[in-house]
Amino acid sequence: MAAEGQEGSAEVRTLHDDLTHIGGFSVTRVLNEDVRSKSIFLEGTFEGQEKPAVVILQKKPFPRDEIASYFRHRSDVLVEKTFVNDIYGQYVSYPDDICFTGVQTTIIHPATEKHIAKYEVHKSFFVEETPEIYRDIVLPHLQERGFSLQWVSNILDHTAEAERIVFEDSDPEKGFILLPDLKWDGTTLQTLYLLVIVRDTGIRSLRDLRGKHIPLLENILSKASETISEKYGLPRNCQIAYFHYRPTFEHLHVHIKAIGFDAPGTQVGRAHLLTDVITNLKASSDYYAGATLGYTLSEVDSLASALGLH
Ligand code: M7G
Repeated sequence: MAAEGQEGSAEVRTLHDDLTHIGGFSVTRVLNEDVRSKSIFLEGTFEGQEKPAVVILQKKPFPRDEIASYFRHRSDVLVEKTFVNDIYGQYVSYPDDICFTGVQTTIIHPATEKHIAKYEVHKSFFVEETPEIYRDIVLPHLQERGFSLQWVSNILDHTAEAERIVFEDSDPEKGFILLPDLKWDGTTLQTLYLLVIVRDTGIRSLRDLRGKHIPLLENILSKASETISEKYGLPRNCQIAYFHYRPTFEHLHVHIKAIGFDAPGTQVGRAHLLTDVITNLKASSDYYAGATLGYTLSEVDSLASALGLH
């Protein structure tokens, strides 16, 4: 059977059959870039081709086994000094050994609109949510357009994922359920990622937390971490527990992950440490009622329109 998009491929030569250099690629648009992974995602066209292509360039990681040779031929690696401050010096070097200069290049051609949309970054806005903005715009919007919480109710009343529950405290105020997050395979310790769902259905998010919830939060901190430590052998000081603000789902939950795991949603402005939240509430019972909370919103989020961000 012919592969998708390759019908009659015996006859039809594709761009990939003849490509020996990428000099004939004209960039129409930068779809996205990721400085951390040193990648850039481009839309454009190849010379002689009508249909667009997506090209992804990514600097290759340093080859660990070859790294000693980077320093072996002193004259090969030119070094330019950027600055020196006390014992700290920054330089840029330009190795000419292909071992250290490769750029991994992914070409999708012909690229459909879906491919292009998949790699396209959506513009984001930084929101400083005051208590007034929350009360007048965010809360009414979420009450009308928030995500369904059916899956949360199913977990709380044991109609779904009951066999996955790792720990349960059924106290109506301090109680919670601890279970693996949807995103975790349940076994790989390096990517350990669990979810605590509180039993109290009246707390939407971090914004609703008050001093009276400290016993609930301390209960989670001690019992959930202890259970994780016993069941998975991951000590408490190798776990991190935090809230998202804003969360996607408006029923209070805590994320707990292995410290080294770069889980989605741990970026600055989204993750709020459980221990910091307890400290803030101890200092002021109404800390989160009066705080201005900052977060980013994608332009495709309907809340962005409600807040007039465009
Ligand atoms: P969030 O901060 O509200 O949203 O976290 P986020 O997805 O933008 O981080 C909700 C968390 O619940 C996420 O980590 C999800 O992976 C997890 N989750 C979502 N659903 C629908 C389920 C589910 O059905 N079961 C379990 N176990 N976890 C879920």
